[in-house]
Amino acid sequence: MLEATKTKYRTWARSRSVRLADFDYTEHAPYHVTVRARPEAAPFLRAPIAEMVCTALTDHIEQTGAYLGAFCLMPDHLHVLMSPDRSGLLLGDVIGRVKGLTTNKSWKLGWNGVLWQPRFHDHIVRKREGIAKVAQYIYENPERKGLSAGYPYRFIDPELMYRQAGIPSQGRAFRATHKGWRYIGRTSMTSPELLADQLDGTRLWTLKLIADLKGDDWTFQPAPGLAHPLWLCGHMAGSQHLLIHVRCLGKGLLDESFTRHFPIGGPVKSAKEHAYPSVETVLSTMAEVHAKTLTAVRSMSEALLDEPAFGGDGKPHPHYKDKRGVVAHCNRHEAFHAGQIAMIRRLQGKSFLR
Ligand code: NI
Repeated sequence: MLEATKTKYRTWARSRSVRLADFDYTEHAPYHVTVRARPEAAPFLRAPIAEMVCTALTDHIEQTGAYLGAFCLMPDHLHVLMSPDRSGLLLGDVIGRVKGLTTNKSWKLGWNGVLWQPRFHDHIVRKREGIAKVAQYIYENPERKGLSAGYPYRFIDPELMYRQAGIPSQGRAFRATHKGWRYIGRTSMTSPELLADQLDGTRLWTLKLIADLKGDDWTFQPAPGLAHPLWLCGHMAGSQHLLIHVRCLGKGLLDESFTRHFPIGGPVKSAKEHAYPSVETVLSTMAEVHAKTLTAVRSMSEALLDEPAFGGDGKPHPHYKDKRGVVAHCNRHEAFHAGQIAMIRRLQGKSFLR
């Protein structure tokens, strides 16, 4: 690193721990940073403030291109494992910006005065300590402090989690690339919770893709006989109903008056050829089935998930062999069709979403 930048960095470091004198800060240098809230205050017991800080932190780190390995926002302090090197910024600049941004936003949420203590503590993670081990230590802070296992205000790069668990790399880029801190890395989830969470994550994606569809967008077909968004949404509701409620639980929710509009296999009829239910009916049916699906999946037992499952014809299905597989397939199935909506959006000239 340039000598001038090093000097600038040292001004931030006045109160910090001893560091290696000739450490090259431009190299991959993961830091464990601790930032404390103002003394005697536990601002992050307030959910809106805690959520705002998690979002601002992950957004800012993503925007700068820095690497985020893990974070955990406790009631009165924040732990972050990060490396600023790819951003070209200094650690102090990234953390200082996050502190400033979140202080401003906290005022809009009713907080008064200072949110954080002026300085922060950082510690370079040395090779022998192991970045994955430090990430796990940060991530499991709530459990050590007696907070619940489902503590939401934290994140761990799944790649580090795999590494710490001795599981081979999943091939992800070694960088936090999305803001889904609510949806990933919750290692303490039970498998029904995880399955429900995956279904809900996919549904959020579907809802994002259809949020700006209007009028004829809903029945736009890329070519005659191909699916349109209204058909796809009806089909998603129908397939959740069939896979989760009929196939796993043996209990139907929808009747033929809805499902008959969305048959599979043949050409999909245009809005001129067929009187489809309204967008409102399809969306409310989708929402109702989804809510009941989440409740049902969360309450499934491990024993039920291990029960064998067959196709509608009573034969083994190519996509799953047990009910756990049915639920997992339900998620894959929706993600597959959400991708079709994504393509239809682009054909309509709508913007790319992520
Ligand atoms: Ni399908």
